[in-house]
Amino acid sequence: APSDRILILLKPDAVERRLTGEVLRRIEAKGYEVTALRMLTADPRTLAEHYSEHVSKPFYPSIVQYMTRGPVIAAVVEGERVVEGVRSLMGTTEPTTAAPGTIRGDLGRAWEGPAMENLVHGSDSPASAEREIAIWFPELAAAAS
Ligand code: YYY
Ligand code: MG
Repeated sequence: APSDRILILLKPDAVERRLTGEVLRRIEAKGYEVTALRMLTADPRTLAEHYSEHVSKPFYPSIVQYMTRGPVIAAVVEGERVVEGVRSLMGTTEPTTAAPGTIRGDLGRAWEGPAMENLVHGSDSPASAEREIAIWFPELAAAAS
């Protein structure tokens, strides 16, 4: 069977804090394969697509400001049950309460600015992963069936 895929984003705080290698290292050390990688500055239209479930929420403007303030690294990562595995490596959303041993729990900082900064995005289901891969890597979108 083709292996599962997830879309991850190393957010601007990860780039600024020189943690992109450490985050990818943890993902690779677990045994997953990085199969596509791209650094870019996100534009608001792309973010609105990516965060379509959050665009109408009160915190959405702070997400846009955070996510566009510097470059991000988008990656496709593959492996057996990689969505569950990477979500587990990432930890829960808010770094303050994310468990030790996780990326957000070990490396994330308490919430000081206008946005919650949590270093990394990972798709929350295989369906979300395919939707998000089509946004960030249109050339890798699964063929419509
Ligand atoms: O999937 P995950 O990143 O763990 O969290 P989501 O609930 O999908 O929220 C996406 C993104 O939005 C989160 O990484 C930070 C931000 N956010 C926020 O700023 N404030 C909240 N109360 C909830 C989420
Ligand atoms: Mg999410």
